[in-house]
Amino acid sequence: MSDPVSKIGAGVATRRSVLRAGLAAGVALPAGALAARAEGPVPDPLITEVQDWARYNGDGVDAFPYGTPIRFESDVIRRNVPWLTADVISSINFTPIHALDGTITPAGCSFERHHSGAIELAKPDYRLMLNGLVDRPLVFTYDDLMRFPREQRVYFCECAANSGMEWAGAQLNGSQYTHGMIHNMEYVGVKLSTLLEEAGVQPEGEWIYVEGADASSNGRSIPMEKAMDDVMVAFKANGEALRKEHGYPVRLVVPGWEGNLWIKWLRRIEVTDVPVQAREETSKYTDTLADGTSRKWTWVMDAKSVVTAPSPQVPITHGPGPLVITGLAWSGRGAITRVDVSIDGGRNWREARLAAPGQSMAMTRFYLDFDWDGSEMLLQSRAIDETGYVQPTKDALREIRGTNSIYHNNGIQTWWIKEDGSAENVEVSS
Ligand SMILES: Nc1nc2c(c(=O)[nH]1)N[C@H]1C(S)=C(S)[C@@H](COP(=O)(O)O)O[C@H]1N2
Ligand SMILES: [Mo]
Repeated sequence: MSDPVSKIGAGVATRRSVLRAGLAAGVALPAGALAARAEGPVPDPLITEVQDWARYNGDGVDAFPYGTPIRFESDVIRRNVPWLTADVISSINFTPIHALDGTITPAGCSFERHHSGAIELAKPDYRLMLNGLVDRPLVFTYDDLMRFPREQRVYFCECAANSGMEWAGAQLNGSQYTHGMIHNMEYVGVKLSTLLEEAGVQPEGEWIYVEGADASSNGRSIPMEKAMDDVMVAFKANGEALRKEHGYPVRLVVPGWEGNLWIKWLRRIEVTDVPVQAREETSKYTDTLADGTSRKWTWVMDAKSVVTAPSPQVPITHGPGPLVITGLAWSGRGAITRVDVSIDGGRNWREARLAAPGQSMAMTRFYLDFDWDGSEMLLQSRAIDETGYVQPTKDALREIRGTNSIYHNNGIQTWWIKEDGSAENVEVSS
């Protein structure tokens, strides 16, 4: 293969030679320079010369019986923030939302949160017990679950601590870290109501207590009304078996509600009259308010959005001209109906384009096809859901919740996009 630089020649650096150098190095041109391309053929070896991938055969069909992403995508991975938690057994990592597009999160890079590590539980060893205030206590094997009518739904799962490090001020530089405790998958499973009806819930049964088979068990109480509504006992995600770290072989899916309730390696469901936490312990997942008091039972994830690109991990590399601004929006109260984008820190807003109509309690992708003039921007997005709820500013949230909270931070995120295209996590007052 020829050396692209030698083709340009060592002559005077004309406008065209600079452009050719840009092209040869794979650098995109500013919009105004596009016309220069028409002046004459540019000797780009990637077009003019036969490349190795066209000269030799590729891998045979048996090379990778289960495929993984090509090596050039090796930085699209979950990442941990080591100082956040004491060890990786009771820890969390973050989905690389900055590098994804569309809405479905690939399982292999979907964030994981566990309190006592990801366990290995085989299908033949799997049992789900349903007891408490029921007419017929039942134990299901995995095969038993396969015989109930199934449903298929896409839902986001967001840890209540997502963006929790940002309460006191802008802290982590990248949407992966500020907003990556979330994934959005297509689940297949059995409706929990189907199993509860099989067991026969007694009239006093107002709550369920759910726990996992891991050492932490992550026991949580959920009101019967939600349990009977849309909660799923899921065994497939994105078409395939759940990954070990997401609860193989069976997890609970609690649409729109905080990730903590989505019990993995689901082992037992007890129908109770009062929430079990009320008898045993106070819930860890409470929100501290500005006046020092706490709020509890805040399960629903309010509408939220973030610009995933450009963002600190995805700087603009192409200079002024056409720029695709994109991001994600979601709401635990229903479908996203609108997303607005601001480039001036929330003073003016323009409506973004939803890639597809919002689906209830699932992620929505938005785009703003923008002509960037190269000046700095304070880039924000604001989600609106079908209830009319508008994503609040961080200042508005702090007025009610103070700065000592960890959970449920759905405030508007700001990226400061600089003239050189780099981006930084900042806050603007509102
Ligand atoms: N059995 C069990 N279920 C669990 C947990 C756990 O530690 N053990 N962690 C919970 C928390 S806090 C969250 S945010 C979600 C995360 O789900 P994921 O690992 O699929 O991202 O699982 C929940 N379910
Ligand atoms: Mo969580």
